[in-house]
Amino acid sequence: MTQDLFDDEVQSAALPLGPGAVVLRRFARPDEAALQDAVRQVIEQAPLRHMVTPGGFRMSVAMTNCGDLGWVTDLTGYRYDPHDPESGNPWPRLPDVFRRLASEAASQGGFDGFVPDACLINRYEPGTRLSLHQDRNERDFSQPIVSVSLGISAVFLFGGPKRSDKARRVPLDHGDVVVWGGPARLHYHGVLPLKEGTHLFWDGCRINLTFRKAG
Ligand SMILES: O=C(O)CCC(=O)C(=O)O
Repeated sequence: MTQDLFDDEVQSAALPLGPGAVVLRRFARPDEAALQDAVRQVIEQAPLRHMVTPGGFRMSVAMTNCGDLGWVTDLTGYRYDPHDPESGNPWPRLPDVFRRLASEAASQGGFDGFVPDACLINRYEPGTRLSLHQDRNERDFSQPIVSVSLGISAVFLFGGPKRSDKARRVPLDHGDVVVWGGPARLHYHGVLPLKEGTHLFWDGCRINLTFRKAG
């Protein structure tokens, strides 16, 4: 066996983060080209934008959505909306490759039957970060979250049910997928400021796809 093959085997393994949470190393790699096409098509219809928090702060991460519902924030609060507030149009439909990947990853993580209706697309540029938060705008916390990393690497923070719980630092590379649900569904998580990097598919940025069953 060559060292490359050995590395592939090691890195495609699942890394448990605790009960209900796992990193599936390289899980999305076989779909990387289809994912890139699909992300580009969504962004053409619903461009990335910097949303504003209820406190009036502009988010450093640029975001858009696809699916029946899209996560938005503005001065009135956080919510899911069936329409893109910038255009008034419904969000672009969830590409088939997104739906399939999210369902397969959820099953691999121990959550069979996951059918997402929302995908938040986050674009990180060097220096941007996402502070520790819980995902709690969804109706049904029995459904997991599936989070796909593409492009340059990042450090994901995965904490516990309280903001003050110590967060584990988890390096995430292109194609890694994190699944969390069940006892971990409301765990705090975030992303450290992105370091400079290059990537064949995504140049100097990181794209994250977060799939949820929101409605
Ligand atoms: O970019 C990531 O890895 C995490 C994204 C996230 O936490 C979110 O969209 O709520």
